[in-house]
Amino acid sequence: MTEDKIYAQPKAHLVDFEFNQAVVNVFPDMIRRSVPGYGTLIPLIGLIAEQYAQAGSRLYDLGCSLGAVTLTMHHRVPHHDCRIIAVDNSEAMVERCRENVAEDLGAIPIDVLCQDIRDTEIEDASVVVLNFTLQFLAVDDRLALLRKIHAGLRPGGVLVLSEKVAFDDTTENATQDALHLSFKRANGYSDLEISQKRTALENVLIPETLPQHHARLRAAGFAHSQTWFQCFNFASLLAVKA
Ligand code: GEK
Repeated sequence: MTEDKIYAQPKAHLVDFEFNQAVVNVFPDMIRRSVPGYGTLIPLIGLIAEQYAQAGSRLYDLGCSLGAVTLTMHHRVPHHDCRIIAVDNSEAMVERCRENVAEDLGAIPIDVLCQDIRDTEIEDASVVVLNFTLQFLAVDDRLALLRKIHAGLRPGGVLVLSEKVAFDDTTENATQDALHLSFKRANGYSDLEISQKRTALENVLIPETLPQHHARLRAAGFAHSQTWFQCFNFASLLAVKA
């Protein structure tokens, strides 16, 4: 695994974070060292997909990056007549994801699309996963995407939504933020790397609170949603279409 050194040296001009080739090259290392719980979450999403996948349906991995969720679903889904659709709007990510998918042995067909997920048609779906992707969309675009997902799910289908979250309670927010900081330090990131990355993500990754996410899921048509996973300020929600 190539080590993430993108922010190791001082940068004269910090530009907004982009999912470019340099990020693709270090992405597995970057996400494992930056997102607490990521390594646990991926196989658990495989179990959720196994439980909720319906025969003959589609499974979507929206903001697939290098295909971690796609591959875990590929291994877990018990119906061979399903289809997995992995979507990302970074060409560099999609190119590497296609290589990863081509090397993977599994029975279910996988389409990897280079597309903005706001333009993706969601049809006949039983599982839709947004694993740390919604946070990169403008806040005003989030409800329309969730409504489209709800409309494209079969009854009994599931949406898994994982996000970096903020907290209304200032003490809780500060505690979780400090714990995330120590997680990154413990994983070898220097204070310079942490602060430069934070600045680069400031206008790009907009976290919201868990109550905001649950309220939006309700507004999108999901009568019930629950938080099934949380590790510091990273959480995953599950919403089933009635
Ligand atoms: C994983 N799910 O490994 N349309 C399509 N893709 C987008 C959009 C958009 N509008 N905005 C951002 N992306 C993955 C991790 S990473 C999370 C997801 C992170 C893509 C973007 O190109 C990137 O690949 C991904 O969403 C977010 O489980 O890096 O923190």
